[in-house]
Amino acid sequence: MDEAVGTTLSRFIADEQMKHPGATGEFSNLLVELITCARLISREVNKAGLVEILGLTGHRNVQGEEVMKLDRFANETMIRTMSHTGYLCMMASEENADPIPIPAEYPKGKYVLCFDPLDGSSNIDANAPIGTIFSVLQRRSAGDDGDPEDLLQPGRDQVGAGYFLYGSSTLMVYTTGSGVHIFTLDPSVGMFLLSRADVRIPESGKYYSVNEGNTAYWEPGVWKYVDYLKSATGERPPYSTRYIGSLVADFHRTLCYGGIFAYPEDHRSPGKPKGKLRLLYEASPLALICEVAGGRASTGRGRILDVVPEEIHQRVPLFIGSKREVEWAEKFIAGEMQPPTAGLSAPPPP
Ligand code: AHM
Ligand code: MG
Repeated sequence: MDEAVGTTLSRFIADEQMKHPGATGEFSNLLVELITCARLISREVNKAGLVEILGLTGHRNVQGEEVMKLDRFANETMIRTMSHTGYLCMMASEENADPIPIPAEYPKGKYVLCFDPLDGSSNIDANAPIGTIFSVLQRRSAGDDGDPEDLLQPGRDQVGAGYFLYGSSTLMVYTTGSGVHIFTLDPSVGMFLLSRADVRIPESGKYYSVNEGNTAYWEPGVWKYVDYLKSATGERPPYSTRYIGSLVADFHRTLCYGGIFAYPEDHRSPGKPKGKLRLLYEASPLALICEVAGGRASTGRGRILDVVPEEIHQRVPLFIGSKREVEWAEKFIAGEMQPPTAGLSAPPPP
């Protein structure tokens, strides 16, 4: 076992910071504040299942306080905690239509934060894994208060990105561009401990993860690609499918085991195909993690990290995971790769 395993997250962050002599420590402190948020959200996620058993769902808990919906709780926790750190000048959340300024009374900092406070929230009632995704960028505008334009930077300019996964245990996965590291929350001491440093995604895997209920909305290259994965070739058996419908959880499995997660474009609106997942706080941070871990993240036609956002809730198609499977997806979409003709299912009607 790696002797660093079990190192606390704060010690690991401090050691990493020492490797960068010019670092001010502000980014490390920002991570510590994000960890505080995650511990609070994780506690509420763990309690959520009990609320029903204990009969507390009538909008009031045992202390007579309102029981807040988890996604609202997560969003408010992030905004409240991160607003007064002094490290940020602007935020964007999946739950807020507009950019979130830092209130005038709080000090401002040089970073901007984009986040999805509770990704996969449609899975909450089924106790399936959900998560918080974050992306950190440096302010570009001159003034202290930041500008909404500061949020609209391509993913390649992220200074750090990560996610917390509230599953059978609570994990934190993050990168600052040199290595992807996984920490697990030890609930008995309330601390995140290193479980894997410098994670590498396998070059290829045996799982594909996509909502196949949407097949009829895909462009031909995508359904040909998925059919290809499902077919047995001389070199490999068919791929297996895994799909939770919770991006953080589906991505985390893909990071660990390899293969691909995809949310392709919906081609029902001719000339305006759109993905479902959001660039700033879903696709970009996971793309940075995936690339640093040795994988690939693509819109199907280009690198996710090179997409220049035009608005904060912009959606993109996403193909992310092992290099081999993502490259195949790009080739199928470009028409450079075709499935073998025998044994494949018929295309869906136009
Ligand atoms: P949301 O932001 O409305 O929660 O949607 C994001 C989620 C992702 O977590 C997941 O990958 C995807 O939506 C699943 O979508 P679908 O149910 O269409 O398969
Ligand atoms: Mg989401």
